[in-house]
Amino acid sequence: MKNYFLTLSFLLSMSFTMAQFTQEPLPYAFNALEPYIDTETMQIHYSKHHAGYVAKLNQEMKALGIENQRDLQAIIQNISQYNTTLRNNAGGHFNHQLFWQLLTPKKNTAPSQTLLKAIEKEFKNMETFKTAFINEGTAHFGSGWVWLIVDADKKLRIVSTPNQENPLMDDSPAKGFPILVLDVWEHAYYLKYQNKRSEYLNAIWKVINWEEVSKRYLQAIQ
Ligand code: MN3
Repeated sequence: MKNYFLTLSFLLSMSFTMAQFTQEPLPYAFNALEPYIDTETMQIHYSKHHAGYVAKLNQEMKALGIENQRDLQAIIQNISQYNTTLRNNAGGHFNHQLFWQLLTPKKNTAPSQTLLKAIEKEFKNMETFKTAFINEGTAHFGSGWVWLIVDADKKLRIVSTPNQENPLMDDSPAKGFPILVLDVWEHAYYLKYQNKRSEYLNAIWKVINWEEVSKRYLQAIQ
């Protein structure tokens, strides 16, 4: 009987300490974005870098005794209440999860008419928008991310953020709802493109999932 209760309490404690955040499966194969993003980069990026953020996020949440919190976006939106370890790893998980969803091996996805009109209003045309976006990512100093966000006035803006910061964070200087993001950390491109970040950005541009970006734009302007 005593053993039964010991086992029961052990199982209960297991269920309360189980890692709460997990990586969603990559929505395509590691080699699906070739030749623009090489297989080895995808493997290391997803299975080592992104997985590392998830493991450290879970570890830090447990250390802080908040492992029962399951809403990652809510944590991000209140990030100023947490420490740097939690900020870096919550951001790392959130940003990568979004980044994978916004890429696709599908050919010729295009922005919806609604999004295209908004892009033309803010940046003249698709080509000048692309140049501005890639320039922002190329000029960003050090590690970080380049974003297309919808700001509080429902206007499109191109911004970049350092490290694992993002525009949903309550203390972000570049606040807004992200509809597109590209990773400009060296680990995202170094194996194939070495120091040529703009070459990488021009290549990854070809595998952006514009259907997904368009959906997020609709969500943002509602
Ligand atoms: Mn990365």
